[in-house]
Amino acid sequence: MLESAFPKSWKNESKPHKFCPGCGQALALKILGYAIDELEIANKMVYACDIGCSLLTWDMFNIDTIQTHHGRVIPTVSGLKMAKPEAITVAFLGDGGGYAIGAQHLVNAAMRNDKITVILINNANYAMTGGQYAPTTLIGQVTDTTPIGRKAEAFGNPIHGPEMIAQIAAPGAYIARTTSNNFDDCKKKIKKALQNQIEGRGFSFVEILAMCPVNWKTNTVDSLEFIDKKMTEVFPLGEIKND
Ligand SMILES: Cc1ncc(C[n+]2csc(CCOP(=O)(O)OP(=O)(O)O)c2C)c(N)n1
Ligand code: SF4
Repeated sequence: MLESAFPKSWKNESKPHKFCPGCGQALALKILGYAIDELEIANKMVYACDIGCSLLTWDMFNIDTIQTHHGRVIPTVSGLKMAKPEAITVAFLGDGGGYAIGAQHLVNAAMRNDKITVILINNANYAMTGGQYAPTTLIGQVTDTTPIGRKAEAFGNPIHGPEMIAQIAAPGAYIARTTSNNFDDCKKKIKKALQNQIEGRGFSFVEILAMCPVNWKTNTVDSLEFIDKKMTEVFPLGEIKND
């Protein structure tokens, strides 16, 4: 029986992960590992990652892991849960995977009230492919494909994923937004999402604002500030659905 989501060698120490230095996804995943351990569910967990920087986690945890095509991690996990309802499942993906190429899967999993947990990283860009604009890119934000800043006239407005999904989700669904800048809040919301699945209440979805210093071309202080001052103004943190 597994006692921890973390490999024994780095349970209490830092592992040299595969993300860029300062990446917010690495923080989010370490927090997920702590949440799994605190809930003592490592032996029941199946973790699944998408394409995008999330694929760098295909061997991160000491638990059964699946890696899928871009945007397809949610239906993969939904299918797994149907075949193996006793498993506790997490689909981990980026904002391109969840709100662009795989948006239909997010919508349909929520409408079916699949009893799975989706954790989506909002870093306001397509990171792995070099920093193109994503559905979450802020108005005015410069990316490789919006060199003069995103304009609503050309690309519409940033998607508010949790708010959109909350409108269609069934009673019992848990939907929240947090940031990996805030360890305690992030862990609390991930644990609530997992608990929702454990109790069989319904679909659970947590969007995590996470820094991407390499594509944002920001230093540590500016990366933290971009989230805490600019992103949270557009994407307010909180529990969007918890009934
Ligand atoms: C079907 C398909 N189309 C396009 C790609 C190229 N691709 C790989 S990663 C990626 C963007 C990933 O962005 P996101 O999902 O936001 O994750 P991030 O890298 O930001 O964590 C794209 C377009 C692909 N791998 N598969
Ligand atoms: S490109 Fe951005 S999101 Fe991807 S690993 Fe590097 S810092 Fe993290």
